[in-house]
Amino acid sequence: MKARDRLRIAVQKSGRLSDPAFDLLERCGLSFERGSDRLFCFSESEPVDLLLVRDDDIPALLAQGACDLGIVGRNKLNEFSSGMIEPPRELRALGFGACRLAIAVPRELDCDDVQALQDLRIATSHPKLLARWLEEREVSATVVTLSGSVEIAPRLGTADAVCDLVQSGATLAANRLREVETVLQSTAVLAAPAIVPEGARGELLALLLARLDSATHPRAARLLMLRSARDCLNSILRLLPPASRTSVLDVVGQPGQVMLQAWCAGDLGWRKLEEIKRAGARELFVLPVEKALA
Ligand code: PRT
Ligand code: ZN
Repeated sequence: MKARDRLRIAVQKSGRLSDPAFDLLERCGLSFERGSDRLFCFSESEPVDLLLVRDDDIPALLAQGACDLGIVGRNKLNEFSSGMIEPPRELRALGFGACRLAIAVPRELDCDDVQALQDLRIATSHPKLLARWLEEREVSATVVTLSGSVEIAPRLGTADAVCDLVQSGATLAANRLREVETVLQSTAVLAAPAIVPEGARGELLALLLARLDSATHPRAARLLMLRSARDCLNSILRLLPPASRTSVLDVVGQPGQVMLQAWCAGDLGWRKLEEIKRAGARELFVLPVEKALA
């Protein structure tokens, strides 16, 4: 296989998104050896390579087509993409790295609505997102671009307010800042170039997305197994979550009994299981689906 037939995925080298990104790829059946000073990791099981970079570089690598996929915060992706004609696409939200890009002001500052931000200097490392948000609300404030340590800008006197990532709110509290507006709800996302690859790489990409979907919804699909009298079967089937994929098997030597196996994507909580049991089911098992080729 030629080198560029291999799929290339950009992942944060070290930081908040690195471990969850590696875990996710592992759950998709890709294993990599992680070296501390390496830029590339090669998968031996599949024709997939990882590029380990700073999160800030991932959107540009996608836009240039140097990588086929990237795992990055929506905040970084949207900041990069703002104003682009063909920006990289967000394919999936990944369920980790949740945070919000929020505007915060010093606690003592009187600021109860958006218009109160008028004429303030707001420090941020997401200047394009902030500028667009202010413009949409017709607020004219000065955007002060900083690459880090945004939260100390008001104390240093270089800004009146901040627009920074917030998770627990502890950093804002420690800096005596009060959150007043949310600019963006962010999460780690899987992103890809605007142009979809063709051929082997395109096929691999589709395969990986399918695996990712089953890996990121482990609870959505479970296997229900039970035994019941054949006469109870219809009542039990009516209780299964809609669109369950069901097989009914004969029990050898017991013509009045059946085994039921159902792939269910809905509620299988204790209450539901009690109902199914009352309808005549015995030996009920709910098993997680680790991998599925439907
Ligand atoms: O070295 P490299 O450039 O790759 O890493 P980085 O330092 O730029 O990024 P990193 O690892 O800090 O964050 C990567 C991504 O994680 C971000 O782009 C977000 O998408 C996501 N994320 C999730 C966060 C947070 N939560 C978060 N809390 N990124 C940063 N923070 C910081 C925030 O900037 C503030 O300083 O944590 C502080 C706030 O946290 P709380 O809990 O005190 O509110
Ligand atoms: Zn960064």
